[in-house]
Amino acid sequence: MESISKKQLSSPEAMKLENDHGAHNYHPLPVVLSKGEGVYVWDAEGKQYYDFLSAYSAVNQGHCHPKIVGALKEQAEKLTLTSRAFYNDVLGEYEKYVTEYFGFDKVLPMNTGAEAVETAIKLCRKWAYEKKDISENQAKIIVCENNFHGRTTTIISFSNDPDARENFGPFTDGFIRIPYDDLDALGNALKENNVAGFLVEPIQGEAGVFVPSEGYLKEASKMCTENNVLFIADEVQTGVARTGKLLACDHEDVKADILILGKAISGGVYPVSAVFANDDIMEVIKPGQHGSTFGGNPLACKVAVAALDVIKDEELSNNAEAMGDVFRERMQKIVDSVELVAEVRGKGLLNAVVINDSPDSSTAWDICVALKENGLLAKPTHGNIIRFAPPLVITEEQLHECCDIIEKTISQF
Ligand code: IF1
Repeated sequence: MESISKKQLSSPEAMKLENDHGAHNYHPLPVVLSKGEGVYVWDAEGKQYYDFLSAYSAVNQGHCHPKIVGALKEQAEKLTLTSRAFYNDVLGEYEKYVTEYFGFDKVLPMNTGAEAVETAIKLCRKWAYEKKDISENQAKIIVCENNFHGRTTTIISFSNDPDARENFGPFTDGFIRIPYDDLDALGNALKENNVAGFLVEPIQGEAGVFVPSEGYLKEASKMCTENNVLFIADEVQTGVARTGKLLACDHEDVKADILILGKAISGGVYPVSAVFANDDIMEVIKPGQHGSTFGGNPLACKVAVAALDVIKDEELSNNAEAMGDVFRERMQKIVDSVELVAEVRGKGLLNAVVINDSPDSSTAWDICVALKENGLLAKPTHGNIIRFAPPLVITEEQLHECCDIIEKTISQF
């Protein structure tokens, strides 16, 4: 068995290998990336692009940030994984750092966003049985229409996306789905028996970057408190400075009972996710009741500390806020002047442009292919919505150059 070839693969060779040997669970844009640095990525032939996806908001700190990669390298030569069967000299320091960083008593370290969402669901249910006295197996968690929280069987059980659900049943029970950004619907759902929690994205990312009405999160969390229901914020995509504040909930001074983070908590260098809660909630988890092989490993902890240092040291929340305003202002000019572009929406550097065409048309995809030709990588979410989410290190000059590319490309349609 030959090892992987040392020679640089061409893009067609790389795409063919993926097609021949990999599951076809994605339909990537036809570009093969080989190198990343800051806001830039290069394909296998050396062509440079602006990355306006940031690996779905995991690479907020920019590709291959030297401080984060440095932390990875240093720890990788020392100790990578012990499992939690033993202590190690990194995890406790990390836990102190991140719980102070985000303002919670405790953190439960996991690896992927979906694992953290699953952890939050288990934590919420266990709290409901042991602290709210809900009868066993009766706990209900309220979720929103058009949610995206990951791809495990339980998580797709409460999705309404046919592609995410079809032929993956049977599904997990115990969820009530309500319309997003609808406080009356939340109020009605909270009247139901056995409600344990409300799981919500502060901005619905995958659905198409839907920013809820001003005050929605604040009122929703207040209603949860009044009904002794846990407010669970899934900030896997909106968290870690992406929307112009450290957390999207910070825009409304909302403190979740359970906070879920992933993606950019490690700057896209290593899979790290985390579930935060205060002692009265987290204490329901006892030894042996939850965990994972890699959760809280020394490598993950060192990488995450470096990644979160970068967010603070480089004031990336402020840059996301300022650059987001510049971006939406530039896009609004296109909306006002071009029939094809219906709307721009978002917060900080989590934005989307709505293309004025039928949801099943290929226009958004075609625009993204043309953007690629013009040196900028972005991808449609559902229907005709193109998400634009560059690394938060982007400068104003780079951002204007990207808006010029978007403007020029749209004018070709
Ligand atoms: C894919 C979408 C984005 C998330 C929120 C939990 C998770 C995600 C709010 C799970 C993950 C990723 C998954 C990735 C593409 C991307 C995505 F298009 F799938 F929906 F960002 F919008 N909560 N989102 O956005 O985290 O387990 O992936 O670490 O599945 O293709 P994960």
